[in-house]
Amino acid sequence: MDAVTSKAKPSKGKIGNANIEAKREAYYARISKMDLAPLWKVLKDIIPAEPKTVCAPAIWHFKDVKASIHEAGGLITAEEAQRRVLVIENPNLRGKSRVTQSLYAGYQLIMPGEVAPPHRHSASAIRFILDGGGAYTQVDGEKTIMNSGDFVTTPHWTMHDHGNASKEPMIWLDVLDVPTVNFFETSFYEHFENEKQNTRREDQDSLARFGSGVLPDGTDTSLNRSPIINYPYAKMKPVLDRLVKAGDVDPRHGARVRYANPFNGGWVMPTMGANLAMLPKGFKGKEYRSTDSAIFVCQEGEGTTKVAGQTFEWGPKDLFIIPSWMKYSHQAKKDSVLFSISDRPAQELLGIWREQA
Ligand code: 1HN
Repeated sequence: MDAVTSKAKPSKGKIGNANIEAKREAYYARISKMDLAPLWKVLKDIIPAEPKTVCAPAIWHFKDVKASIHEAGGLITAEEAQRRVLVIENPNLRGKSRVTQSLYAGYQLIMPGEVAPPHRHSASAIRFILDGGGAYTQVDGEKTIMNSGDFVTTPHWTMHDHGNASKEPMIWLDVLDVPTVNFFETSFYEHFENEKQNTRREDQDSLARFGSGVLPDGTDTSLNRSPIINYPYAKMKPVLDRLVKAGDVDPRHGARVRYANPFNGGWVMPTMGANLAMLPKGFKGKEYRSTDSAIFVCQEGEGTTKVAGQTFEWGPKDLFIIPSWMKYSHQAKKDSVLFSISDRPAQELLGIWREQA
């Protein structure tokens, strides 16, 4: 037993012992029975010198998937499905219900007259509205009507339901921190029998109260997420236009804003952070990379993004993934608006987020 460890004399940092490989293998087999394993066999894999993503860069063109999303409307009701969603699965992570290692994404369809009943869960959600308009989401009693390009938040453990009182089907992108919550094995879920919550506050109430530069007396500003549940595109786009007009265009990201928590200027949620950027026509972005794998959606315009030797051509509502630490650059053929979301806030809170300009 101790032939390997105690008697052998190290030479140049190595054990000079005949048949050492065979002895090691026998030793690994013995310790394996005690659920033990040698670190030295895996050290390089578990501590790579720089991020090695398992996630693939990938693009989904909206024109290719839209008909299949609508088809689900004839196969299952929102009521039966609870949420009628096609999960967007990273090609390298099939079957794992995720688009990056930490984030879930899906296309949700809600038909005219349908209701998706109230529930709440530990996972936080955001919606980015892709197609159609006029359906609502209700979050803890505040109802908000959603239109193309709106950014809607459903923070962890808030009760939420959706309904479509409009005359057209609506499709939006859901992004949730489900893989993160499940990584920690901390998921709770509650379903409510009532078809709808009681509405206590009307459209844009939280934006008016908390996003106007004033705060109502008695506001608890220690909340670790934004109190605003809808950041309407109609209010965000003019901010981007102002930045472009003033020349505040970052060479990598374009004229970009962060969806902010008005209490502290931070991200909207601790686990997910989102941006909206205008790339002026002719924009040729400098190469960039960061450790957060990101989901991008083109809200309007047309352009390309180069990543890992590939060129993604995107137009309105196309969605693409840039994995951790892969270099990428954006080019715009028209004035273009890109939405993006990633787990950057969680990485920042852990002190492990990095970027390379
Ligand atoms: C969820 O609650 C919604 O409320 C959508 O619309 C997608 C995916 C996984 C877990 C919960 C929604 C979801 C989800």
